[in-house]
Amino acid sequence: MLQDQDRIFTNLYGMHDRTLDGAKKRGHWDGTKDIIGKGREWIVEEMKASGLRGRGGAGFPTGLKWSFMPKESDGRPSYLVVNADESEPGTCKDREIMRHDPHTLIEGCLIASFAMQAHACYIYIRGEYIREREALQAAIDEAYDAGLLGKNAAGSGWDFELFVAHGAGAYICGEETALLESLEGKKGMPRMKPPFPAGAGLYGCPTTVNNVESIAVVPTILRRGAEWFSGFGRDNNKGTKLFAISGHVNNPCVVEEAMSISFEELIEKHCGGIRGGWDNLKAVIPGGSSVPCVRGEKMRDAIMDFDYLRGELGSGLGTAAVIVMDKETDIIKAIWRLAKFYKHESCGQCTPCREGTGWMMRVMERLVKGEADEEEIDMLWDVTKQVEGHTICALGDAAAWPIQGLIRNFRDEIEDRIKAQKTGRMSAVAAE
Ligand code: L3W
Ligand code: SF4
Repeated sequence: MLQDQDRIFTNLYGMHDRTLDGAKKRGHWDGTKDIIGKGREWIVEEMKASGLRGRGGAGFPTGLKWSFMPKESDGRPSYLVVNADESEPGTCKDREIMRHDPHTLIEGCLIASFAMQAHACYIYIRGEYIREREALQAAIDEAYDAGLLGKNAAGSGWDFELFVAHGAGAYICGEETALLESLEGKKGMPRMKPPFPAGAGLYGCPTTVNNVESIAVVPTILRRGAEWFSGFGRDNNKGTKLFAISGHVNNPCVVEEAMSISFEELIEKHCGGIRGGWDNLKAVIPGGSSVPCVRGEKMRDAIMDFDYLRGELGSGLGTAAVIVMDKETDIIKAIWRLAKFYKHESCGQCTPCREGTGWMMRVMERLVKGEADEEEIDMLWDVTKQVEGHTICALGDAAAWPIQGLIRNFRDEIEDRIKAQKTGRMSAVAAE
């Protein structure tokens, strides 16, 4: 269990002083120069040893990703880009970091950039995050004034510039290559991978794209040691983690906990339990809207980490946005709403996603109303399989998986609704 002294984001727990003075009192910016003085190789090796897996949804090992950056410059500059385009429905953890702990992120940007030989870093922030953007920019200004950024940043000998770029409200710009296109001033459309950004990223130069939380935990990991961080969680699922818990719990919140905490403990300790009690739990989406939902009875003993949620439950930790639904929820309608979201956010450049998201949304609408024939359930499943894995970026998968989760877990409910509609036992449910 995570003790208070092990929390990285202590500002989430009532100490809302986000100024440089406040950050320093909490230990941030302490010995930054010494950390940098240990050299690139040491930093990358510590990050690998910490076991940190990317916090943006995919869980790719952070230290390994950094090691893909060129060791020797071939004349092209290297860049760090921080993905702060937090748009996954249910996800609001990076927002808390930028609101309450911006200096933790800024210090992480400096250290990570140094480790990857980047003299410049761009934080690409979701357009709707206006207050967070202001908080971040104010903290960056403070850091420049204090000599922590700019020439010889923090006395480290490394020259480092940090910029904030604003998104304009497109979910797809959270996909790393669409984000790079957008940063370059173009329409945010994903690129084919490979090449991965480490080979050809921003302006065709070596680039690492990391999530806000992944970068914000770096200084604490390096200060307290890889061994400390990897002391939390199970093998391959290490560290502390922010969970954003929303929906039908008594107290929705964003909390930092040890990875691999049980779902029951997470909810009881921080959220005051499920609304109406555990018997009233119907379904949970444990990792943001892109991962399949899980039936409530399977979730109670679930371990909240990448491997358990994917391996045992066929879902995923994703961004650790935990969406809880009680028995009052119309689960078919909830998943239809997500289908509508993905259709709206598809950039339209590849056919299976552009056409498939529309088909899936329309069939889902018929299921919500109970107007479909039963064989349309299998047809819908087939459409999700035609989309999954056949697109340029993960948005296609993200649109398919919630529907697959619905059919796998709640087929009985879909069939009951169709039968009820056919026998006149149900009045039409309006999809609105
Ligand atoms: C070099 C290789 N680099 C992989 C890098 C790659 C990327 C990272 C992960 O999608 C997921 C998506 C959403 N050489 C590499 C390599 N990389 N192989 O590693 O890559 P990948 O392709 O596994 O995933 P992705 O395209 O980054 C992210 C899911 O996250 N998601 C949430 C998304 C939304 C947010 C948000 O709002 N903040 O994050 C939730 O589940 O569906 O599957 O950097 O370049 N051989
Ligand atoms: Fe665009 Fe969808 Fe293709 Fe991604 S999968 S590139 S969002 S059309």
